[in-house]
Amino acid sequence: MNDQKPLLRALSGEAVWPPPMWLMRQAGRYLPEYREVRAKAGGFINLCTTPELAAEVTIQPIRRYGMDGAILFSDILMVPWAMGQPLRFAEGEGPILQPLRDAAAINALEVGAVRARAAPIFETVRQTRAIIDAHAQKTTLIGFAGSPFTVACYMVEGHGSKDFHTARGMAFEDPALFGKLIRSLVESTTEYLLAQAEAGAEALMLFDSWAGMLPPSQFRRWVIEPTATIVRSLKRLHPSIPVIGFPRLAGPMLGEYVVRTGVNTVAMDTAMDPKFAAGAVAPTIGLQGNLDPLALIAGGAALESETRQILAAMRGRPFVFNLGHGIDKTTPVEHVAQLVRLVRSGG
Ligand code: 1CP
Repeated sequence: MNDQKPLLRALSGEAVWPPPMWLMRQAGRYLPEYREVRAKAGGFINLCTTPELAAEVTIQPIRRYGMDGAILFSDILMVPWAMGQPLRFAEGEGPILQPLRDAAAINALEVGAVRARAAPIFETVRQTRAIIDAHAQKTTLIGFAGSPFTVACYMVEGHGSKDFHTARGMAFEDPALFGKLIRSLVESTTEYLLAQAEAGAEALMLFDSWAGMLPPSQFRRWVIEPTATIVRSLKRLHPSIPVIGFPRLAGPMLGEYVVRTGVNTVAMDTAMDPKFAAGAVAPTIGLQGNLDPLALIAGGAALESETRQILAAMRGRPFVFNLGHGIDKTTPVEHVAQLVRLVRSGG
């Protein structure tokens, strides 16, 4: 049954047409039904750790649009949270963590606590998979985590940033200490993803949103190597589970990233030329992306022409239609419906 699912086939290297689709951050504030659940959950972390509610919002975009992928509703910062780093989500401000600035703070992280503390998230995976098996048999359940580098950026900085000065500074000034943090994250992220696979996730995605800030030598050390270690461990226990990597703004490093990390599919950000990506990776590697979320807000002719260009460039190769960045909370729900019709028609 599983290998009949269009998204799983594409992620595993098969050219499926029309391409399967889902959207990054497809469960979120642009959906009125999400805002309703979010309001009654009483806080974002509560929503992520209440399996019934998290499973409900994971399924909402499947119910409304019939997406091929359901991505677990959680956040990349739930791994630091499960390692014991204080985290809160301030209304309208994004995540706030107690920043890690020295060896004492980094050594105090509880790598071994992740499986127990994140248990409600694995329960969400289990419940979501049961709903999919009963009511949405063509939909693939995607588990995810942040990649060590991007998660380390937030852990050291303590909040979002345009350039993550403090974190990137630590990587240069004290690579042994930054390396210790990255190793702790490799270990906890591997456990976190393995537990999701055991609970019923059928594909796994690693978000490296800030990978593109690094010069090549640092990209190899902090993005490629840790990702490769995680993928190797996942494949050892689950050889057929497809892994999607998202090294945002990797540009010309894309090909090397794919070869050396062992991901099955690579997600393209909005700045990536799909034709460049197709030339940079082997024909058996899936590509995913990469409509600009602003074209989706615009709708109409802009949405149509951008979408058709991506479809034309990707025809005949393994491909998953998606955005190049998360959907914006101001996106009109009818524009998403327009996009689904367009992609389903094959362009
Ligand atoms: O109140 C709310 O509803 C909070 C908004 C929100 C949501 C809906 C946050 C806070 N996280 C999420 C869910 C989320 N985050 C998902 C769930 C599933 C889905 O895709 O539908 C996923 C996969 C993420 C991943 C994530 N979180 C990334 C990587 C992808 C990307 O966008 O680059 C990052 C960088 C985060 C951190 C984060 N969490 C939330 C915010 C606002 C941010 C960005 C903070 C910043 O850098 O300023």
